[in-house]
Amino acid sequence: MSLLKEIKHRKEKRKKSLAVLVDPDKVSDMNELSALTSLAKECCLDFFFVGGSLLTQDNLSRVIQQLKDNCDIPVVLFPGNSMQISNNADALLFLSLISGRNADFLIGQHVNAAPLLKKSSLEIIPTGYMIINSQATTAVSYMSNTLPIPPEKYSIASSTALAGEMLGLDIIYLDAGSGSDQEISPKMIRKVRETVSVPMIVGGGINSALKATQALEAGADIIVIGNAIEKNPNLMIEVSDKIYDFNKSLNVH
Ligand code: 1GP
Repeated sequence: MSLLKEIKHRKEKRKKSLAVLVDPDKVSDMNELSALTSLAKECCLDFFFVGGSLLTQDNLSRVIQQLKDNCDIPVVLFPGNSMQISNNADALLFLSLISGRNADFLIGQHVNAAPLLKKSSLEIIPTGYMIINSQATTAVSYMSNTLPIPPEKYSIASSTALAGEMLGLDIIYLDAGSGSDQEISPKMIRKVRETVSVPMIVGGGINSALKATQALEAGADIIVIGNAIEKNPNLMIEVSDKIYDFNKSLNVH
């Protein structure tokens, strides 16, 4: 089954998932990844996402290969730009930054990447990417040269997600920005959830099992955690346990 089909299938069953974001710039030694993958196997992690707003280390492919060598968990590229492509991954979130008005991140980078992606074996997952934050200075806002949607502007966010769905995007990703001190609020997630029916990914600033649970209960199908698991790997266990309990209560585990 393709990953997108699997994600849609899980959503239909109301089953929740966790993705751990690996920023290749923060990996200085490939051996560091073995502890992470051991923990991920123990937790039955659903996905690794790999990427960043800016990569300077030229190790994207090696990081992905190391993850693949260590475990069978699907690796999904979460690219900051069209240079972040690697055939070693399983799939790529083909992100159109629909919360912004920068044509380059709506379609320009995609034109550069499309011929390469066509030749690759990557599964391409069309994704409406929305930055929601009160700060205009997160790395992703700065690098994409776009303004985020303000956190209280529920109807702007819902209408943006709806337009993305109507344009045929298969997934909506709500991101507060990596390392954000303010995660996407449950109210915002709920408002967008009520408006669209495609699977929803939510990330940015989730740094506790409570915040993870609140995001999932509000309607996120997949939550993404990067920084907080780098600082405290045991959070992966705590959040996975919550997701396990949640999914078990649906009788679909
Ligand atoms: C950012 O959603 C991801 O794009 C993860 O963010 O690193 O804050 O968990 P964090």
